[in-house]
Amino acid sequence: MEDESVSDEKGVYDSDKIKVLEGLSAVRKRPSMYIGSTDENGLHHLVYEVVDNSIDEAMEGYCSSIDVTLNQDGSVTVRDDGRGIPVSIHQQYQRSGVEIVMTKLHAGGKFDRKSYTVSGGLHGVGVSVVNALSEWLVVKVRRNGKIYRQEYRRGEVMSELEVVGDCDDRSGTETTFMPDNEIFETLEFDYRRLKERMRELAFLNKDLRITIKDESSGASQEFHYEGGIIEFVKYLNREKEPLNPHVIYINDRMNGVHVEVAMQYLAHSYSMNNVYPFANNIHTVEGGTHLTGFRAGLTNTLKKYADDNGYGNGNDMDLTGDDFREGLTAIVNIKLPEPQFEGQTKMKLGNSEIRGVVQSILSEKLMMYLEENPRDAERIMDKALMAAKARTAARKAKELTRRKGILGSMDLPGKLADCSNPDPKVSELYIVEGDSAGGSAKQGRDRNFQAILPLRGKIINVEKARIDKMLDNKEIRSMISALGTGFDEEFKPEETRYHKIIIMTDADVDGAHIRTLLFTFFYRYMRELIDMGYLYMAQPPLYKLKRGKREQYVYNEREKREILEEWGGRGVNIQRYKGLGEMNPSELWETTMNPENRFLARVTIQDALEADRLFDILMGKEVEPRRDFIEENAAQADDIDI
Ligand code: 0RA
Repeated sequence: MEDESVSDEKGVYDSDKIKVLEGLSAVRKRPSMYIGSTDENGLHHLVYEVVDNSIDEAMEGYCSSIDVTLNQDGSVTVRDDGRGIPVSIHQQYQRSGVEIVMTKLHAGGKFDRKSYTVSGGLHGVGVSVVNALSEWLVVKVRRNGKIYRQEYRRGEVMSELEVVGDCDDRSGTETTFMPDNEIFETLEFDYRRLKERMRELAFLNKDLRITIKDESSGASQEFHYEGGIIEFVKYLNREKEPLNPHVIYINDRMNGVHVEVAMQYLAHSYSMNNVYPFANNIHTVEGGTHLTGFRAGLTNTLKKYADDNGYGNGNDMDLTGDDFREGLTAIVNIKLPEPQFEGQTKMKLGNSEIRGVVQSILSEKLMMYLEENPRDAERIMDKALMAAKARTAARKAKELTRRKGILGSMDLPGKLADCSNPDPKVSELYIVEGDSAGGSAKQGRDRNFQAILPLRGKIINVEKARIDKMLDNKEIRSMISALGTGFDEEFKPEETRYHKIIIMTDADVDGAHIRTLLFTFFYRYMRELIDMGYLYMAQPPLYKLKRGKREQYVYNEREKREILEEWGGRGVNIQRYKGLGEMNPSELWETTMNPENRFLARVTIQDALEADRLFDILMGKEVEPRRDFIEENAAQADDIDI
């Protein structure tokens, strides 16, 4: 059978389907309107945007493989085996489909494709936006047994679409773009970050194969998960003991909406924040109607099952939604025709009809599952009852702690070297790993506005501990009282005593652990401080390079290479800083704390979320994945500074 869609001789239909709205100059004038920002987040959006187009092709069933390559010269190539962008001439515009897709801005990616294309939010703005924000872009399309090519500069056509060769009957699209240094603050891609997103996309789109390769470091990875989100949940729960052996899986459609849920309880986790909602492949970190539908369906069904089967009787326990979510890991993956993304970061699903759809599918299928698997159901019920008991105990413990005033801000921790300026707007709190670095920081700081809190050793793993246990931990208590925000129900982010909270850890594996722990703590318990942009990471230098009288601190491997090249290489003394403690107070001030010279990286929800996920790899008891992680990252010293 002939596939009509790749035979342009057959008709003029396909390019005509592409609807066009406005030109690209607007994109270069106000890039942030289209990609959110021009920092590294915006930069990475470029890749996501191009990949999204290939994913759309996969969601329609035409594409099975996507390859992402970070090229040596800093450009990125995304290749897919979809139908290829139409090459025929659009009647109205007298331009090829390729040129229209690449040069005209279209709202919401209305490619006239039938399925669940992403629209709204930061994704789905169209590849033309990537073209507009690239110094150059080359697109190659395989269609009709020919290879077509066109080149652009800053969104403008540089060459006509031309046939540059023949190919077999395999179609596809290949886009290579060089982000424009006139637009972006940084041009450096983070392999690890892109890799995690590709892994996520492979989980969310079962059967799709995605590869990613970094030509500079040689690192590469292939993701292909036949089990889709079932494997996603297993991946999130790896190294931990599940309550039930199998992952509960629900997959159904209603009113044109595709709902897929995978869930599994852990035996020894008390966390309630492990439900990850996705809509059209976007991780809706702010939640939305699919998440509320999931929660409502989960609570109603489990409560009904508890009532009908005599659980909770006689011990006047009132089971709440929280009790049913404790220790639950779940992926809620929905695909819908016209998503509305709302919220501060456009990562909240707004479509009101979705709540009921998810709730009713979940209720029906989950009840079926419980009835068919009474042993699993019993374990879930017992776990929820335990959670209810612990909740009561924890509340009592908290009341006690509160009465002792441990969390009150009047009670500053002894180890804190506070600053003299009482104005939070200009005050900075450095949370420093280890007493010796803490000592250097105290001596090196500007005591007017910089406060130092040294942390000894590791803070407690907040995911594995309930609130009462966590409050027993001295390091956690010092942090809470130094911040002055209170905690939990009394958490008042606006009362923070510092508008810059700076995590300063060593550039080694232990430092990465502690940073991950702290990120996780803030993410889970003080998230508003991250949202308000108050959390930062200090960036100590990795090396000091010295030749004769010249001295230079460098902060990453690339910078080191560049300076060595500039200085001609020979006779350079390279001092590597492994720990903050190796720097004397004045060096620490000069390189890491002095606002004039220092680099501070603001921690975003995305960073914290990634830390939260990395958590298990770093903290887990098992040696294997941790070693893999360290080896993998040691191979690309630019990606993570360990
Ligand atoms: C418009 C229409 C069709 C496919 C595409 C665009 C398309 C775009 C991209 C971007 C990256 N990969 C892509 N693959 C396809 C439908 C074409 C048809 O009907 O044959």
